[in-house]
Amino acid sequence: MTRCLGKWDGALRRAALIAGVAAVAAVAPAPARAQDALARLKEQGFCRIAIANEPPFTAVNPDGKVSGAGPDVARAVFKKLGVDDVVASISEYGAMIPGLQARRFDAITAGLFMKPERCRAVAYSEPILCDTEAFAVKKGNPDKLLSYEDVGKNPKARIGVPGGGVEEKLSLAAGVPRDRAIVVPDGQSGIKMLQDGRIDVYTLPVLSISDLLKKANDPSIEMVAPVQGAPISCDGAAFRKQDASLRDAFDKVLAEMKQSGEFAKIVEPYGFSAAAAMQTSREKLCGGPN
Ligand code: 6CS
Repeated sequence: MTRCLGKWDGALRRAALIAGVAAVAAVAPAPARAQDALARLKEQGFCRIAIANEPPFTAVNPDGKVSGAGPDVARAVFKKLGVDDVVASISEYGAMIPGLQARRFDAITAGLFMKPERCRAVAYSEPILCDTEAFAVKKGNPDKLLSYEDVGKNPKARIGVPGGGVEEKLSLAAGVPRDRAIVVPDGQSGIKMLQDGRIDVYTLPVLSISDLLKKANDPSIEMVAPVQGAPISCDGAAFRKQDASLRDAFDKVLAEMKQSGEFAKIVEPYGFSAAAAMQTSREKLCGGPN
């Protein structure tokens, strides 16, 4: 006898089905959830990455192609994971993690240095790009600015910093008052503001300042590197906490590429040291497991 499922019976069956699926999903082993996130990226055909367009960490070429050490490593890893390419959105450093959490990006591969407070918000891969900090100053460094503390102690010194970036935090922590730590949207603006005398020093990682000064080709400005007392920082690719198993899949391929020499072949032409990344770890840089 076929029992016709009344409206309520149908609703009950649907509710039972949803409950059953939810129960299975809740206990799905991590690899299954990784496949969900990875499967989503494979189906999408690309990984949406956040970048800052700060060469050599990240760059958008005149033809629109995304390059830089971070996206190049990410593209190589994702290809091996079956995700064909990366599609980049330019973001200020301070907006990257909120954008990731709001699902505007699938990963951050921008040189977003691992710091404990960031490690609390995202799941980082193992280290990829390491650097310390530099200043761009007027030729001869007339204000003798060698450290963030020197900037703090000089009541007239205005420092240009990336919004939400490590250098902003280092400046404020070294005693630079808020109104003398000027948020600058990008590298070219920072150099222009220095040339125009609207700031007295501009700070980014060494390789970024070096790239900017080479392109500026202006004998009236020069680099001070490293900034005295500044830490060596390393980034990793950053994922949502709930995509930690996707991060693990990324890490597995990254480790193979470090082992095979492929990782070095990608990052070293940009000026980065593969050894520096391989000699440290996410756990060390995050100050604990992440
Ligand atoms: O992670 C950061 O906050 C810094 N990283 C880079 C590559 N450039 C500036 C930024 O502040």
